[in-house]
Amino acid sequence: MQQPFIVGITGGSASGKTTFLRRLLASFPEEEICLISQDNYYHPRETQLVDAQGVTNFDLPTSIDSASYAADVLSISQGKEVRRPEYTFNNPDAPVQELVFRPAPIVVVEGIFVFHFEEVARLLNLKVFIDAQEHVKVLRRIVRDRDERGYDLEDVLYRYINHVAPTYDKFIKPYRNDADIIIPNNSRFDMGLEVLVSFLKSKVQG
Ligand code: UZR
Ligand code: MG
Repeated sequence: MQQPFIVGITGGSASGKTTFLRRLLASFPEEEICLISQDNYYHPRETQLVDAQGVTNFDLPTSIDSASYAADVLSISQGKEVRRPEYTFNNPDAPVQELVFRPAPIVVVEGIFVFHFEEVARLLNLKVFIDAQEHVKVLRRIVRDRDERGYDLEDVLYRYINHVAPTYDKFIKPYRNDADIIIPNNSRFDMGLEVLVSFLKSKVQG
């Protein structure tokens, strides 16, 4: 197999990374692309840092097992299959599935810290930053956290102000300068997606 092409995709929380990725993955046959998301590398909930108000902070680089993440990205870039239990977010009772990441010509590495984790960042061939205005991300986050992660409004706003926003300023936004391409996603990303897809197709075929 040819050396896989590794695409890193980052952006602030609720910038639309997951939605963008779903569309990106759907643009390729299953065997041509594989996704390895930082979401599955959270340390166990009970070991996460708790802030002065007693609220767990999941938004620090130390919240993630970056060593395992980097090791798995490396394995997959070397053509090895990777297995990993799925992270079930705020639903500890959900049955844990084992995820299988199969090597493919295109490997997508996604998460809020993929540019910050030096040992992950250095494996990336292309760096994509998904960018959304602050108010857009706040609104998306309110809806997402209610529908998918079971937080009430007060909790969402507290975490946004105290955990999410400071992390964006410190560990995400500075790396916008390292991106090869920045795709704005305030209301749509269709053209940005199309440009990326045709570039990646040229890499797979070429
Ligand atoms: P994205 N997160 C959870 O809500 N629960 C967890 O168990 C682990 C993480 C959130 C985390 C972060 N913050 O802002 C977000 N909180 O997932 C990152 N609270 O994911 O990039 O998809 O927004
Ligand atoms: Mg996401």
